[in-house]
Amino acid sequence: MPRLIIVSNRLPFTLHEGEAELECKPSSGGLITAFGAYVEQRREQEPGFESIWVGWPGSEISDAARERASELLKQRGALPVFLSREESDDFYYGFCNRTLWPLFHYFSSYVDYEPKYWDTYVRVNQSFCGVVSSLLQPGDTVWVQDYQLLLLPALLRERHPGLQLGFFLHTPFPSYEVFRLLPTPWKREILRGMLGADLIGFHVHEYTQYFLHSVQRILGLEHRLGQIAIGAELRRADTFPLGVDFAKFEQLAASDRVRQRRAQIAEELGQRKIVLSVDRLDYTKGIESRLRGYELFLERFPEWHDKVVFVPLVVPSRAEVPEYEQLKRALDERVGEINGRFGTLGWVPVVYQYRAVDQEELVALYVAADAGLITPLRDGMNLVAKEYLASKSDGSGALILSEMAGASREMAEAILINPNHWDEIAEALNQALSMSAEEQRLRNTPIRERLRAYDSRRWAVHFMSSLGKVKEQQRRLGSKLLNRELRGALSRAYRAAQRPLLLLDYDGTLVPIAPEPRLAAPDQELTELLRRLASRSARSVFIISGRERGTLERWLGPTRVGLIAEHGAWLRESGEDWRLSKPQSPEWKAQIVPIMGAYVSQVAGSLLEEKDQSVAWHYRRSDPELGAQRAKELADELTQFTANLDLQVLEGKKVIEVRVAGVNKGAAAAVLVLEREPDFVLAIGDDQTDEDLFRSLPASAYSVHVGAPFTVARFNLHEQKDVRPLLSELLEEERT
Ligand code: ADQ
Repeated sequence: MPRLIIVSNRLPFTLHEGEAELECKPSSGGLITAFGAYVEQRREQEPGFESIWVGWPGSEISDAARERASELLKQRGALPVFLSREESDDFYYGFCNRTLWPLFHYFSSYVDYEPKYWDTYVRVNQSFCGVVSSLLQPGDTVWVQDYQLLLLPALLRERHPGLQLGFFLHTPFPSYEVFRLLPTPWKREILRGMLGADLIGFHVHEYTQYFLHSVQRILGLEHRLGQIAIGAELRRADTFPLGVDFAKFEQLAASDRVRQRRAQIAEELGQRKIVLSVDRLDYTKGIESRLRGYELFLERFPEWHDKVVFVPLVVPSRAEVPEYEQLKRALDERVGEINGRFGTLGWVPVVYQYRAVDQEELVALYVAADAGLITPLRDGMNLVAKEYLASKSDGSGALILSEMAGASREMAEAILINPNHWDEIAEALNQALSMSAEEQRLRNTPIRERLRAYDSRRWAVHFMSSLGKVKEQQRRLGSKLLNRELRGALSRAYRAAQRPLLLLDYDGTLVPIAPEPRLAAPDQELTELLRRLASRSARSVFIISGRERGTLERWLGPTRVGLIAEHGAWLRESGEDWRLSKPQSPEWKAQIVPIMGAYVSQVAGSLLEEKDQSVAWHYRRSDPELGAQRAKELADELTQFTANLDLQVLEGKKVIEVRVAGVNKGAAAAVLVLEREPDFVLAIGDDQTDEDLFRSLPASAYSVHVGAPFTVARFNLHEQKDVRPLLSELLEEERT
């Protein structure tokens, strides 16, 4: 039976423990309605489909009442994670809302870096993991929501490696410059935590890019079009802009009760033009600067006096956090000032509402409002802007929207403003209130079509199908992973072979990548391993490396393996002299070295390596982005420069190399295969240059790529550490 487990900080129900009984009230919000619609649809389409919601019930429940609370929630398809008062204080009001929330919304001066909050955040994420784990069954899909549970995906992954697991962030993901403000262990844990999910979703393309960027800079993991390889495992980050339940808003807007209420509202507000804003009380929502803008509008355009009413509808939120209390007071004051300054006996310019309203009232207000004034300073998405236009079935209404809201990316036809610029708000209000019905329709129709097509159901379907695709891709790649069975077959084939051939890359394959090439000398274990492999037949083992021959000979000569240096330019059979694979004149180097040398001075930490038959520019120790950027430029420059020369430009792992054309690991291996006609070939490598090698081998060869799953090799190993055991197994099998 397919089951979806949705995990979010808050459950769609809030429990209150009274003296005598437990009270269970449904809570509302964009997310809850989004899932409601999706879950309902799946239930209709897939008999037996079940969804379970895991989360915190919103208040402290005593030990004595927990069993009853669980029972109550179970009947509603929910499973609680109980938190003590102290835990919810330090977790929710602490790390979530005093550290992550301000940081992710670029309010860095509000951020509290209290270590106690972090510790509790870790602990509470672990508690969530425990509860989710207790109910997991094979085949379940888990979808974790939002910034309160950034560590949960990795915790779940550790316990349930094969789990189908998605994560969605509802806030912005900030740029690297802001994210890096977190202490390093925290930010690493957070990124690792998120990467536990197969698919990591964001509202807006930039947030996805910012996340990938931080992953690259902080964890050193590269991505390819949003695909991230962690060892041989694959993850994906992508963009899924959350929509609203469009049909529901249209239906409600058309209902008799809403129509009646709308007429009543118009009456109550004296048939004046209505400007509406709807938010939770939050400093990110820009309510204060919106009031400033409105004040300026009244100042600049006195012709609107007595003809317009601004209704800011504000839901109380997070009152325990000091910044929110201050904001509450500031709003009260500002509203008082505007009304005192401009109001008359018959006209109140700002009708401030500090409360939550039900859906019908909300939609009636949307329908009644001539202009929606949605001006967050930062907002992951902002559903209010979408709800406002979804409720306007006749295409009327003028939407003024902050360019800082994720929603602005899909609503370019609205009047987009910068919320820090009160002048713009004032001008936009005049423009909105003067806008003809025709222009309103022209602007709103395309937005409404988009909202209808990508509603909240579609959002969830899109995310789920992408999650399925990531899983499918992982399965395909997973079948390439050299498991115990495949390794057994490989060893047996090696043992049975008459003329085996082993082609082993060195750096990143036999030894870990070192910060500097000279630091990667073989250790005794490796020397011994190679010696033993060569003892079967010295002619059957080759180290095939990009390194220059002197180093290889010094380091590996004594093991008696064959050596191929400089990506195939030089070859040395065990006990013989070096020979060149292709005759070449070294004059070209004099032209190339100055070009590459210029990049050494431009990019701190980069260095030039001159080998016999090639020149390489390494940037492993440089700033990763500057390095990658300059590498592209260098490759481009060199490609143009060498167009008429018999040279080739190669891009490896943090290295650009120039050498004579037609010389590569593949060509060198092909010659060996031709000469020896091996009946068993094993090639192992981790680098881009090893792809040439894999490509050149006969189809029956065991080509094994180490790490990232993007490769032409037939098989994969997770990481460098897995290589030596694989080679040792060849020897063990041989002895038995
Ligand atoms: P929020 O910050 O809560 O959500 P938003 O997207 O605007 O912001 O959603 C608020 C929801 O609450 C809307 O559905 C709205 O109708 C409702 N609401 C607001 N005020 C109300 C009132 N006075 N009475 C009744 N209902 C009210 C976070 C992120 C957003 C992101 C959402 C969803 O901060 O950027 O869009 O999650 O991912």
